[in-house]
Amino acid sequence: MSNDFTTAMRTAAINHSRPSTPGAEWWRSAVIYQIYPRSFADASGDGIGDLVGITERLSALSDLGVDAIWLSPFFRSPQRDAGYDVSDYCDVDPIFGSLADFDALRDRAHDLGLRVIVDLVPNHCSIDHPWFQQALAAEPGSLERDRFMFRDGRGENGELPPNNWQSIFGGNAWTRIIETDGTPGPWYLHIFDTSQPDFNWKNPWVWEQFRQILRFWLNRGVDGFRVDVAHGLMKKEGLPDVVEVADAAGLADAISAPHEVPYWAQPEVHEVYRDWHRVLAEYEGDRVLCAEAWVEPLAKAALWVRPDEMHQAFNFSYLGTPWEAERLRAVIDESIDAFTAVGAPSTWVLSNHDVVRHPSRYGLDTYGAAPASGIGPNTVDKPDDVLGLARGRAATALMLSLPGSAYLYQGEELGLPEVIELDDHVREDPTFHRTNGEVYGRDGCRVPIPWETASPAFGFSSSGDSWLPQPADFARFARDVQHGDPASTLELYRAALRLRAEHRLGTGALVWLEGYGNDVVALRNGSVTVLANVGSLAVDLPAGEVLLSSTPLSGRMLPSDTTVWIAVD
Ligand code: TEU
Repeated sequence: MSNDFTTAMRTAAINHSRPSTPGAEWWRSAVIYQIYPRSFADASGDGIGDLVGITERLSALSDLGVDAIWLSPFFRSPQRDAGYDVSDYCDVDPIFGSLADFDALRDRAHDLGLRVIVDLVPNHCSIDHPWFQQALAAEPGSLERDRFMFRDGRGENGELPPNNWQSIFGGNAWTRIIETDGTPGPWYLHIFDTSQPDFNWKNPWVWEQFRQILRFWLNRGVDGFRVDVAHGLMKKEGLPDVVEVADAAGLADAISAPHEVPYWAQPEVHEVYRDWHRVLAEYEGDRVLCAEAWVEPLAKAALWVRPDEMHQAFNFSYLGTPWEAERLRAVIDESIDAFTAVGAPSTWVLSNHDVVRHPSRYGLDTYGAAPASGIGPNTVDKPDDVLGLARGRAATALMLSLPGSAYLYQGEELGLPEVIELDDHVREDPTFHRTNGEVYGRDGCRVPIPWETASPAFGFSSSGDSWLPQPADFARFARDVQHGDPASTLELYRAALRLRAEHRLGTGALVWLEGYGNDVVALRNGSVTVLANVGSLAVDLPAGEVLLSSTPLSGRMLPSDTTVWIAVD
């Protein structure tokens, strides 16, 4: 089937919003590409990416072969957490453009056959949001204050925070306010930065606001939402102390901590998603909710995608799995079992805007360092870039062969590594500042991506500006030098996505294969045999046409750190 024809079919499907067919929804097998708007393409020349820039570059993504885009927040925001601190959920921040620019982006995406998912941030807003400003101006005990988590402090004069909760970004999770008459008042909860006050989801008013926000974007034609911190909205009654506080770098610790964390995964949160499920069901077409719920084990994360809740949940267990055959087989089995048990597809993900880019993670000696804590100039364990890229490409080729839906993060199709050499003064992640530089945080995976090797800012911005400086060696990762080079990472991704669609791997079923040794992850998905050699020794390749190989092959051997796809006779 020609590309043009496929595109035309997809566009027709989107424009006519066919009614959903249970079990055949597009998102069950989709490859969804995350755009981080600040760092994708800057049309205005101010050094920060924008919506017009995205629209101008969108054809590169349909050319890549993805099914949908997810846009990280572009809403009004003072940008203290790169847009995850929203001050108006129903408007575009001027640094990114306007609502008209969003409409143009959506139309262009749909014309190209790409669905559009936007980011929804319901756990907290910005302190600049009028709702929080109204709460500050209102009396203690007022309706306005009840929209957030205000509590009196402990100690004789309320000078101690209400409990021992720590911010995920480091430091205390509470900030004390000064009342309008100048006296110290209660404290408000912020699981993230001081600038991100948590909503009180026990208040029905908050539920109604978010229904309206969902409808605003659904009416504007979005195909779904990625839901930020989907495990955090409800807090345990009484806000009890955390028994053992995760350290400041403890994103991974907090997920896997054996104790119960009173601000994550409270059972009441599921009622919120049942409510949203009903809102989405008011609309034609297959609209999707994807949970960013850092919850383990996977059987627990699957609770977010029961049939009357969300549709997808990020598979962070997969993202956190080291390059070890036994662990990979185990997490793949666990994922398929957990999600199948609730009738949902598994998802797969290796990179996003919160974690060290996966080629760099796989190049570390001590893989397993919290992937969100970042790598910087003083990090002792620095990645081996060559080894990391080989493993990164092999890991992607394995991931894209699996049934279910896969998420890609912008720049991974170029094989971009984490940027390590960033000066302290250019770093913007609140994690870095709240831990006094102890945790580097996430700036290294957010550097604007290279498009053209010989253009200013490698084509990111016509003015040559870039909000985080791009390293000189981004020149060799630029899209234009990779395009058409069969050995490039870009062409590997394009080929994998084309073959994945042709062989319908996303809707397939996995069968494990024996006989390739312990270090080879060996599976069959429909008409394709997939072998990922995770060990250090080359192994014999079986007969059959090699459809894809993550490194060039010589003879009938499968080198280490390589994944191949072979046609089943
Ligand atoms: O991330 C949530 C987040 O930071 C998780 O990694 C969290 O630390 C985990 O639940 C710990 O168990 C989202 C966004 O992706 C991120 O960019 C934002 O900074 C954050 O929310 C706050 O909105």
